Amino acid sequence: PKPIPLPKALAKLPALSPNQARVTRRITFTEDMMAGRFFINGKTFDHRRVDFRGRVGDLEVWELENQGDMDHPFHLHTHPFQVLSVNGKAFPYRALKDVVNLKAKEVVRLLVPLRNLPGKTVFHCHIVEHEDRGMMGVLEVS
Ligand SMILES: [Cu+2]
Repeated sequence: PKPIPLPKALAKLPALSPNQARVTRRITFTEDMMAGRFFINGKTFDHRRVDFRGRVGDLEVWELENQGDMDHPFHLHTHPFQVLSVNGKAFPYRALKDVVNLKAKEVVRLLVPLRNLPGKTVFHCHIVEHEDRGMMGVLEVS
């Protein structure tokens, strides 16, 4: 097969502004190392619970705060996001991502444009031991 040439330029991404956001969510990440449990907003995962409800087409700001002592690579399914800032410092480039690492005590702000894909999806720490021990939540978009 003939190799497909690489594009000359990357696709242009629209500049999103936090001023257009309809919802701001604060999301904390904590650990209980003695119990071996990992929490998002003080809760462990429950697939019957909906943690956040969003609306198709809305732009949301997600403020992630890692209050723990370990890194937690945050992963959101279905709705790629742009990183706005890390510890108040503007992120150096515009890109659509589905994972961003949260270092210990770091605060990362995201812009999350909710796609026209209604239904439930999950967000979680991408370290599987943390995820399996509770660090996951449910987002439902309608
Ligand atoms: Cu983690």
